[in-house]
Amino acid sequence: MLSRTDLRSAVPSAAELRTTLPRAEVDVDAALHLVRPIVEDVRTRGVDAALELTERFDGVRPASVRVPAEALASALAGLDPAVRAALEESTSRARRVHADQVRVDKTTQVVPGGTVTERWVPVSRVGLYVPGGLAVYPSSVVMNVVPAQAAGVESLVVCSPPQAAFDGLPHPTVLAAAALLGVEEVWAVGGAQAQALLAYGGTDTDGTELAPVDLVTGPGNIYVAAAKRLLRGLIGIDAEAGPTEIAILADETADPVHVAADLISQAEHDPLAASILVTTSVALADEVDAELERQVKATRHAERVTTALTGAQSGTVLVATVTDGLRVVDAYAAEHLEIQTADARAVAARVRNAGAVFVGAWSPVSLGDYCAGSNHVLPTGGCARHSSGLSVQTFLRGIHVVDYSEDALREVSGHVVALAEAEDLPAHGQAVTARFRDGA
Ligand code: HSO
Ligand code: ZN
Repeated sequence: MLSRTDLRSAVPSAAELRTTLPRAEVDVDAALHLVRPIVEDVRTRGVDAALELTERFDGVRPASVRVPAEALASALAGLDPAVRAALEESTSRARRVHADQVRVDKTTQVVPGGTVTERWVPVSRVGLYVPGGLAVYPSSVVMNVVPAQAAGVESLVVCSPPQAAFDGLPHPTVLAAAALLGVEEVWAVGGAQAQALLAYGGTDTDGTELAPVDLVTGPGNIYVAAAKRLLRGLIGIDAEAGPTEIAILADETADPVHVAADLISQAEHDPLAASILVTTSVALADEVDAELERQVKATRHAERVTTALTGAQSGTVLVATVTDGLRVVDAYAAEHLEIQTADARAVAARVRNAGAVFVGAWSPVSLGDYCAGSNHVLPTGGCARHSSGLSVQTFLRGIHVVDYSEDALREVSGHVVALAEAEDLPAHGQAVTARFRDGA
């Protein structure tokens, strides 16, 4: 089922691998011309534009953007107890992990009388986007809200597309998850228009102010990514998320049943999702292919899973050694990387590029999607080479506070003047010497 690339005789350079490995073609630039007028319309006409666009794209027009408090309460009251228990467990595990990410202000005594303090200050107001689309994502409410709350963000708005099947409200499980986490502000708006409304704010149908945010986070489709690209700068963004990806580095010790199930699990998200097997074992590759044929037939979303697995973005890469396999997965920089090899922990420790690494037979990606405690909003499209997933850090800014005494400034003034002269910026030097003009 998976196409094969044979790199057993030689592994190309990392730069070559980046272009030859299977990967979804996601052309965010191509979506910009569609998204630019949407963003502009919301900028100039606010909620009216957002609601018209919602009607056009989601086929429903909510009475207001802001979801009424009663709707949140009743969604929580109607939540299936098993889902509630699972969300609570997911939240408490994620809270434990994210609490450990909280930064502590640190003061460095540079010289006597001269200190620099790095003060960690949360972003004031953030918009957390929870997509609609082919699935419902209450787990993404947890993954966005938990780090923001742990960072101390004061004002949070969860934004999710309204659903015709639910009277123009976001999916009730999304509302219930927001309520469970103590989020009071939820907006029923999705897509590019949601990003624009979050950035510019507006006045709701009943006259209440929808205050603009400073930062948006969370996954979304290509239109959401394009809107984030346009709005970046005016607001902060976490990343331009692309379709989800799983790479599995496996040797002959891996269980083909597990490998196939995990490849299918992420293919289930999206026909554009990528499932990549990198293996030293042709026998395993054959067994995984046979397992995929068997398991795909029995899976509920067989159609989109098949499209994803047979698409150009998915495939098997054969390598001669686990070390070669590591070169391949590092070049690919998967959103999720499973290590299913002998001595998996040691192999995982050698990984340089991945959004998250899942070690050994008992740590599947879907554990991380829901209940490991790790975050599931992760860099896609190779961005794991330079970026991390969502964390407390995403919602913090480190502000340097510089505090020098007169003596400490005098002592270094010659160096400041020398560098200012070297840069032909003499006024910089004079801003220091002006303080010591009286023969000091
Ligand atoms: N695998 C997705 C997250 C998710 N899976 C949500 C299920 N629900 C991207 O990391
Ligand atoms: Zn998933």
